[in-house]
Amino acid sequence: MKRLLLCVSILMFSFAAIAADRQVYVYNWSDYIAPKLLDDFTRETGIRVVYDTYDSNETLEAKLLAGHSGYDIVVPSGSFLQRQIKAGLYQPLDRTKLANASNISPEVDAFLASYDPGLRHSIAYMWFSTGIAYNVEKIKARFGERAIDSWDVVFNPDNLRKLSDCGVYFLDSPEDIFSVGLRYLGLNTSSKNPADYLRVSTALQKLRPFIKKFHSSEYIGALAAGDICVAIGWAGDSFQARSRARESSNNIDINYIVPKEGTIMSLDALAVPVGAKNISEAYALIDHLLRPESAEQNTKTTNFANGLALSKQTLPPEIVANKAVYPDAETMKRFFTALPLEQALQKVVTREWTRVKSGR
Ligand code: N2P
Repeated sequence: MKRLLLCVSILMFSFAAIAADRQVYVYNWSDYIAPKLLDDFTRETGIRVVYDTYDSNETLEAKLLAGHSGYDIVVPSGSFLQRQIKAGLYQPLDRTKLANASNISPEVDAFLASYDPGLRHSIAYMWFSTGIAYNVEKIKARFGERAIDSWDVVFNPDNLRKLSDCGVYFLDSPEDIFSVGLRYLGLNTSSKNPADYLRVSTALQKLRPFIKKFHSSEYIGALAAGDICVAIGWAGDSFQARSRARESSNNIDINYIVPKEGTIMSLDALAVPVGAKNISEAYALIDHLLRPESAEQNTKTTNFANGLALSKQTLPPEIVANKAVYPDAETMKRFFTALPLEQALQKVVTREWTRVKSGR
C-alpha cells in the first residue's frame, strides 16, 4: 500500500512537473493584447506564457536576424513579414492544426496573402491605418474651427510650428512616415525612385525643429496625460489614448482622423520563427487568439480591428461604427498598402531616416 502511494505521488509529481514545464515565448507589440487572454490561456492549458514587447519592426527584425531569438511567436507587419519569409526566418505554419483559422475573414486573408503568398507562414492578427491623433481642445485653441482632416496639419511647417509648444510626436517608423510623406507630396506611394524619398526627407527635415520625439508607443500615454497635443500614430493606439484620458477623467479629449489625402493601411501577423522550440504550445496559443471571444476581447481592449469575420456582429456598436477602426468602403478607397523596398532603396530610406531624426 505504502509503495502504491509512493508510486502515485511520484506519478502525480511528474505530471505536474511536465505541465509546469510547458511554456511559450511571445514577442508582441506593446499595448496589443487583452492581458486577460494570456491568463485564461494558462489557466486552461497549463502553458505558461513568457511575454515580451517591442514597438518597432526594426527591433523585431534585429532580434530575428541575430538568430536564436528564443521566441515561439512574433508579430511582424506585412512588408517586414514578406522579406523575413524570403530570408528564411519563419517556419511554415500548418493551418490544418489551427481549427479557428477559418474564423478569419476572406478579405483579411487576401490582404495577408499579398505579403505571404498562399498563407504558408503566418496568421492575420490585427489591421489598422496610420493617421493623426490630437488633443481636441489644444488644436482648437491654435487652429480655431478649421477642420482637422488633412496631412497638411503635420506636414506643412507653418502648421507644425504652431503646435510645437504643446508637443508633437511622430511614429518612429520610416515605412509609415515615408509612405504618408510620399502621399502628402502627391508622389507614388510605391515609388522605386530614390529621388522621391529624398524629397520626403527634405520635407521632414523642415519639420524636424517642431517634433519633440520620434517614438511608436509613448504617444499613447503622452496624449492621454496632455503632455503632447498631436501625434502621427496608429488608429488603435490613438483610441487607447482617448480611453485612458476618459478613465482618468482629466477632461482631455483625444481624436484620431484618417487624412483626406489617404493613408497607409497595415496588417500585423502571427508567425513562428525558425528555431522556435515550443511549437505545439505556439499552435495552442495562436488558436486561442483566433477564438471569436478572444479576438473580441482584443479589439475591445486595444481598439485595433481584428481579422475575424464574425467580430463586427458582436463588438460594441461604438467600435464597429468608428470608421477609423472599421473603415467603410468610402474610407477604404483612401487607403494604400506598402510592400518591402529593394535593398538599395531601403538603404537610402534608412540613411535618410537617421538623418531626419538626428536633425543633421
Ligand atoms: C500596437 C501597435 C501595433 C501597430 N501598440 C503597429 N504594428
